[in-house]
Amino acid sequence: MTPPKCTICKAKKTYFPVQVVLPSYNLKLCREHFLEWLEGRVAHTIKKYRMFTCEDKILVAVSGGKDSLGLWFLLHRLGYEADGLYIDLGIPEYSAESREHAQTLANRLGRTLHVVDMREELAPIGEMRNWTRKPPCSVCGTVKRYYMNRIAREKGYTVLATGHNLDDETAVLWNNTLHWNMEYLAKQYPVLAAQGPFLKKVKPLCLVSEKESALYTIFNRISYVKPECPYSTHASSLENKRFLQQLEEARPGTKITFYTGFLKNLSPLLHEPLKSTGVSLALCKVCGEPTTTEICFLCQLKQKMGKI
Ligand code: Q46
Ligand code: ZN
Ligand code: ZN
Repeated sequence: MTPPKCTICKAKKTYFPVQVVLPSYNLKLCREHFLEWLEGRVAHTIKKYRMFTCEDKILVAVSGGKDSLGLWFLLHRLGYEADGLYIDLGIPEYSAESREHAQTLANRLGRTLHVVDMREELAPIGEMRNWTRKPPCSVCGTVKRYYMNRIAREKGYTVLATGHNLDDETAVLWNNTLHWNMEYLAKQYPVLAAQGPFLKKVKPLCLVSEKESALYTIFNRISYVKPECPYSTHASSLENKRFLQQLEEARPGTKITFYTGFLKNLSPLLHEPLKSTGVSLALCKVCGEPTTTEICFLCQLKQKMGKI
């Protein structure tokens, strides 16, 4: 049997073996054309949602995983000025390995990697449960948002980019729809505009599936942390992802249709009316960062731990 030909090479009468089959788009692509296709797709997403231009200074939040490292590499390939920020959560083995992968890519790209070490700032994420009743992932999310925004602003970056992919976005969308959480649905968008002390936040991989993102990273020989974060097993988003993946396998294209349909049809209707329902923000009396309380969560933790 003749092996399948790349949808693009075939048209050009050249031949490379097919390495990627994308049933959602009815495409079979060789390595070279997959990389070209994916980069073109992300470049289009960046322009379509007006995420940033070549004038911007971009800070990519890197976790050491395939998505964020792949994104950093891709933005560099597209000619954008992008540095990385790694927040070391102090998780035994996992954090050291993730940090090493982030540093390896920074060296390869010749770009700066900013590092915030939670063991120096506060405490390892696993120890914070002694000081707060919030679960580790909730503390982690708050800590990451705080430092991402603060470091980006202090270092003069204009945009914050994260590696959220299509699977992440559809899992959140599914969850928010199941619970009809209108406020969260109104905020779910590939771009969050800058607002006061908050920098603009963008998700350039929002139309790239987890599988596509992994292949991009592997094909570009970018090393990344393979094991999941030890706390991630408790995340309900994993259940949603598994469920959506089953639907995707039965009906290819389900995820992209669900997400782009939302962006096109529902998001514009929700965005304007609910835009103003956000809680009012003040600046933390201790550190000056935006907060909804008099003293921000991080400073409250620092006070409890006797760090300030
Ligand atoms: S890193 Fe942090 Fe995730 Fe680990 S502790 Fe939870 S939120 S699972 S993206
Ligand atoms: Zn090809
Ligand atoms: Zn504070």
